[in-house]
Amino acid sequence: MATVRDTTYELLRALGLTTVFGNPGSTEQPFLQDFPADFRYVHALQEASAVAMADGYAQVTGRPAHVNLHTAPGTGNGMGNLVTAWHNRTPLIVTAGQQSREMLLTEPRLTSRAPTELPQPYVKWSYEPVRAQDIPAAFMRAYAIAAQPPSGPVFLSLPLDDWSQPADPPPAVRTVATRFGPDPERLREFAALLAASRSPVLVLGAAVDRAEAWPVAVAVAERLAAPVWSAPAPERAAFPERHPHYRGVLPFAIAPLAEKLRGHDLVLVVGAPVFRYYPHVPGAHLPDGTRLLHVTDDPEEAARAPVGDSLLGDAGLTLAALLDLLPETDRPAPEPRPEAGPPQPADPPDADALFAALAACWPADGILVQESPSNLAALRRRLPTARPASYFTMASGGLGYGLPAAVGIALAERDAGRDRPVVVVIGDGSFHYSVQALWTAARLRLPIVVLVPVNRQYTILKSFAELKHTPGVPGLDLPGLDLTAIAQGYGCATRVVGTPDELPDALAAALRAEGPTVLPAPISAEVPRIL
Ligand SMILES: Cc1ncc(C[n+]2csc(CCOP(=O)(O)OP(=O)(O)O)c2C)c(N)n1
Repeated sequence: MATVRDTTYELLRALGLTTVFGNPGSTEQPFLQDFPADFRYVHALQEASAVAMADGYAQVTGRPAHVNLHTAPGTGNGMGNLVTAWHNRTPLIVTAGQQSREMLLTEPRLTSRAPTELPQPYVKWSYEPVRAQDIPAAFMRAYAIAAQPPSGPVFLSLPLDDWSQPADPPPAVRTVATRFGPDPERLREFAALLAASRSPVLVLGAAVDRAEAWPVAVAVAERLAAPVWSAPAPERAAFPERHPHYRGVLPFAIAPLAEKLRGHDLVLVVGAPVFRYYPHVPGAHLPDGTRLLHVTDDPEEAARAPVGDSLLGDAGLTLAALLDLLPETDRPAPEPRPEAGPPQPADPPDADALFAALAACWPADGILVQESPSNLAALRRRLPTARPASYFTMASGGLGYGLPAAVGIALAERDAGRDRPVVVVIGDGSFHYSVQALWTAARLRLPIVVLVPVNRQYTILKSFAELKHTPGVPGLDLPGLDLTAIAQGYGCATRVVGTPDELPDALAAALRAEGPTVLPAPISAEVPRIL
């Protein structure tokens, strides 16, 4: 007689969910017992890392990933990166064990008291099956919800005594749509407005990359002869950033962003929120006389935009449909933006010089995972993303994503037989939030390169304090941290990059290594302006 556990593993197999990211506890052991040989458990030392590893893996495979957490405390530890997965729109099936149903009434140790509330509001669906026999079908439903647009994480709470119960007949294995096309009538209105525009501009977001739509984004930009901006604080790159139409990343504050759009009568935003603001710099959302059109697959994102008219649809399908309707234009193509000049020599070097050196030795098919708050602008300017699916960061603003995400990304690359090089650029503060991911990278022998610009402080928060006139904040300095010792303790190779000219050698050796390498690189503690 099949048990709930047997039927669930059969379904997971059928759905291709044979990798489980997690950190085990007693409430998960009945699920994990006799772990089948055709499944793989990716062991993270803390749940924050488990969630972000699954996120990176799901983003690269383009399919949902399964992460198994330890009841309430494990879900709590995973919560920061669950917030990120929500904003990243990563399809994740997050499961957590629950105490035995027979004891729940008296709330024994490790009871999750309100399990379906705990991960809210950062999951699309949260459920504890009413009967043990519903677990397999609940997985099927979880898979469908996670994958359907707008994709995102879902949560299942699974009581530990359910797994040995006799199963119902297995649920039907179903497929679901992961994208939908735009309303043809509204699409024609958008195309007509774009065709009649005097000076249109494109603003592209991460959904363009998720939809594998770089080529059609380029075709639309060229058809319109329009400059192209990245939407503010993008979690993925959406356009070839060396293309002559490319302008850079829009600032993430209301007034400065509107200023960049001045002179355009029409803004087409595809695959991003309108807009992902951060510091409050008040002003009009758009320059006078500028109109905004917004394409997104998320009705909530469309609804909360302060300005603009929306069209619901997948970024790639909608761009392709627009391209079919747009006439050729006789407007001249935009001039390329000026090249960045040579970096200024300094001792210690600044981040700009370090990133100029990184760009000079960058592997052509490299993937950049970024979590370097104060140095972000310099990094993106020096190292434009030239290929799809090559730049990843968190959409949420929550630190602790980059290191574990890189593990999931590198693992997915290995599984796909591509083995693209993965380089993480992460601040010496950000490094510590999910630092234990280094151990998993070492165990899996993933040759991730972790370049850490070391300024011994939370520089971005010092910039923020200047912008917002909040002097005297404690806890912004980071003395007494030995990154080399920490990295070695988790099983990584290390090499200090004393000056930028040492980077090419260090990077080449790290890319050839059999496991992860951490490269601390001392930089100046100068505090840049945030905007
Ligand atoms: C989970 C989490 N905790 C705290 C913060 C607040 N925070 C934002 S940036 C930052 C400092 C980052 O420092 P570092 O990585 O050294 O980069 P730097 O600013 O020096 O470039 C902190 C603590 C956050 N964003 N996320």
